[in-house]
Amino acid sequence: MNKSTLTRTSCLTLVGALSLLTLSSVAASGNSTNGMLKETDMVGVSFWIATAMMLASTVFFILERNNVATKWKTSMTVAALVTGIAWYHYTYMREHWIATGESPLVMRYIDWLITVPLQVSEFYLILAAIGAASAVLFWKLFGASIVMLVAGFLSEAEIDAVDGMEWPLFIVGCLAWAYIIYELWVGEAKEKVGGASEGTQFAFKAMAVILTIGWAIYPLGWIMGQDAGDSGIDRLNILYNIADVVNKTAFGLMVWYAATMDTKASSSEE
Ligand SMILES: *C/C=C(C)/C=C/C=C(C)/C=C/C1=C(C)CCCC1(C)C
Repeated sequence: MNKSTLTRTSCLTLVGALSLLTLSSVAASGNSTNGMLKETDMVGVSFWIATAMMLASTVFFILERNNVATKWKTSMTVAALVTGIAWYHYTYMREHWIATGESPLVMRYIDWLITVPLQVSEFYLILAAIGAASAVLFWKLFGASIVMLVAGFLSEAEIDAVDGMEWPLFIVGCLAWAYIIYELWVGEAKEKVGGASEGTQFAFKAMAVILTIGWAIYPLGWIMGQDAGDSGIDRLNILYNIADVVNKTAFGLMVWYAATMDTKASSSEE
């Protein structure tokens, strides 16, 4: 077996294993009579669509990893990890929703706590590929994203100690996010990518746009969720689900597109 056959075989095995895992969780939900998706449950539908999109994206990024230049492979791996981890949590989140009709709050924040830092590390990897990586920038973005998520979690979890603090905590979260936007558009990172290849510049720009516009869907979902009662919960979950698909799948696709662009450009130079 040569190297590429081997990679292909291991990819297929991995994809097969992932599919089997999905099958078993589908079977589990079918076991309970009241655990089925109702045709009027649009929030439930959005949970199912997001789950499928995460799995499909993961498979796609793993397979496409073989078609890009070496320096882009780690970025593709991280993109696949982000959607793969989200897929894993979504299989539980949709069950939680269908069984209880409540927001899968803890599961969602666990997912974000892992996937958001992974996405932030993509910036580091892209800059590392052009030899301009800055650990300081990584820690700034990492720190700010943790502050954003912890403040967001406390604002949504109904904990006595922070009762009545929902809006102040939300504003703290927004400030941390604003700081991330500032670092990406005005800070040192921007100058560093200036001289990089077209692919790298595209990736950086696209990722910065996603963290600015794509991420805005989350605070919007939070605000719409303030409406007490079922419709608030519905809107919050639909918007968070759409946001996750945009910010994880589209984010990965941008990395893939840039990697493909860069790989073509460098192979035509040779
Ligand atoms: C894959 C998951 C991602 C990219 C999650 C991103 C989450 C956010 C950008 C959340 C933002 C929030 C604020 C800006 C204010 C406080 C409330 C949050 C946590 C929803």
